Amino acid sequence: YIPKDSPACIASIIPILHRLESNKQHKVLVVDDSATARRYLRSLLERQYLTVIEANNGEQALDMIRQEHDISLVITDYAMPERDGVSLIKELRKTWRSGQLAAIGLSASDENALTAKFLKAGANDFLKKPFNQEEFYCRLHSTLDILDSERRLYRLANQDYLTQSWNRRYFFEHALVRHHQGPRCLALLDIDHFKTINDRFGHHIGDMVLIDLAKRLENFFSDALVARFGGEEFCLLFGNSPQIFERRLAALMEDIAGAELTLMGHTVRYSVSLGMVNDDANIHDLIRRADHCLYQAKSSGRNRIVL
Ligand code: GH3
Ligand code: MG
Ligand code: MG
Ligand code: MG
Repeated sequence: YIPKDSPACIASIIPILHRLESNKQHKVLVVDDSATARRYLRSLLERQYLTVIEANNGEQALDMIRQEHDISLVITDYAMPERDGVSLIKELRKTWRSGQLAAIGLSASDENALTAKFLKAGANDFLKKPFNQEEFYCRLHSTLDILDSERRLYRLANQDYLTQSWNRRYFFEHALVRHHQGPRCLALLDIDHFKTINDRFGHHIGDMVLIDLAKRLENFFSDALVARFGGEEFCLLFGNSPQIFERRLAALMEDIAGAELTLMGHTVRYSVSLGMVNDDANIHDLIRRADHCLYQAKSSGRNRIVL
């Protein structure tokens, strides 16, 4: 017996409070051909602060998953017209890993080995209907806990901590996956005299300049692959329209050079230099040559693009 206000009791509810708090960020898609079943699941999930949307068969569910982008979990019935739950999960696993989009199967069917069928298709878990409410919540929470950890791990492995930009590792993984797609544009960007900014204003303000740069890159190049390569150097990979790419790079440079940042009472200005290449060479060759262009941009006066 643990008294209600004892530290042990309080400690035991902290993980639950934490779970409920992060549930607010999750959207769950309930897939069932029975409106009654959907309504029941919705009420269970909404009590846990989850956002709920509904589909009445596997085919409709796939359309919604492809359109909405922000679904965390799919809870699906087995027997449904058009596409059953196992086939739905098999199909969505072609695009999303279980750490990106979780799936739980539910069924009242007595079909032999249905649990195995769901798990083999890629479900994170399975429950037989009618289920015990507490068991449902336990399985739901453990699935969401694992999803949260996987997403956190993914961010830790692929994002730069300071600027939230993608890191080098993410860049190469994605740049190499998209190889053999013909010519591409690549640019290397480096802040001019960044050491002087650190020396004059302190490292902390240097960090804020990097964050400012990452935000501007995101504003101008949300459709490109942008990564912090290290220090004050970023790499941008763009589709094949060198004219558009160069125009956007020029606009970014102008935006940066025209900005007057007020950082902790200091007025800070900075500029960047860029090296840009465009052809169908492999990614390592593009980078090597862009680096050479960047070197020329630096040695010919900075705050410019060299092609
Ligand atoms: P250039 O115009 O030739 O590029 O000169 P620069 O001073 O920008 O280049 P240099 O390579 O000499 O200096 C880069 C500096 O960037 C040195 C390093 O301390 C600083 N730096 C690297 N990473 C960080 C960071 O995360 N935060 C801060 N504040 N400074 C960093
Ligand atoms: Mg059904
Ligand atoms: Mg520099
Ligand atoms: Mg540098």
